[in-house]
Amino acid sequence: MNAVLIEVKNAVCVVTLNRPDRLNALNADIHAGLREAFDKIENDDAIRAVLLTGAGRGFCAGADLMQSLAGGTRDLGESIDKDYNPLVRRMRACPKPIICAVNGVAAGAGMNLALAGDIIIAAKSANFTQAFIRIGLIPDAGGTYFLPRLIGDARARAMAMLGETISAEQAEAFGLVYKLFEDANFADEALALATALAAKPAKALAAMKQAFNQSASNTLDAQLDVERDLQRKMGSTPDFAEGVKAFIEKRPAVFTGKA
Ligand code: T3D
Repeated sequence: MNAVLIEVKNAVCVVTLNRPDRLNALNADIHAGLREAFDKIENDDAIRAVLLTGAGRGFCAGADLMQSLAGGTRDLGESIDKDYNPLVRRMRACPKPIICAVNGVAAGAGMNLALAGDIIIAAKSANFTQAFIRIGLIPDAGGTYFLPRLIGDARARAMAMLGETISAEQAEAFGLVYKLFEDANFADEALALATALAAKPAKALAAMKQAFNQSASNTLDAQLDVERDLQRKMGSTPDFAEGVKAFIEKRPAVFTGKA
């Protein structure tokens, strides 16, 4: 059984973490599967959006405590350097938008994997926990970076230090999740959202990601320059010409994503 399923539907690459009996805990097979998925996503022009989700009742329970973390103390920096940090960097640098569809529990690095995407949606029964403190660790996979920026420093510290579980409703109220959907419709709604995203101007989405990534550490002055430079590039794309033409002609635009 593949630990990660990769399927392209409607220009969306659906990446499914597939170890449902372990709540999709991250082991070497999942990391290898994710590397393969991102190789495809980065190199296949037919893919215009990514939907990352989990099989079964979990999204992802973080590092596999039975395999990867069993056996006592060791140099955790090694696996973070080899697997987690490259994955988070890749998700952020990916020019295609990533929707993380949290279908169930998202714990530890599993939660932080979701934060590394661009848009987080969740099923109403999903929940989120920074489980690290329960086993004597700190949030990794970008947790100490993304979490305070998304929900504020006070809430981020409390979630990390207490290790409590928050519901999908609470995550939405905190601003962590963009939208919640009923469990029964979740997979369909997630694919519909990703399909809509895949039909949008690809160059603008890629530039937008770049701008948001840079904004986290830029001054307003520097960010205004980033926006000017990227918008200058957008102004010469066929999708910009099509968008304006379609508006004037009062018809839906058809974006090709071409340069
Ligand atoms: O080098 C490095 O790798 C460092 C990186 C570290 C990153 C991290 O993510 S550290 C944090 C690791 N994750 C955790 O500590 C979470 C552990 N899991 C839990 O606390 C709970 O399972 C959950 C809160 C996620 C869900 O609870 P619940 O009650 O819904 O389910 P459950 O019954 O605990 O789990 C169901 C099964 O999945 C169960 O197996 P069983 O008893 O049916 O055979 C459980 O053992 C298994 N499972 C859940 N989480 C993990 C796991 N198996 C391996 N690793 C897991 N993380």
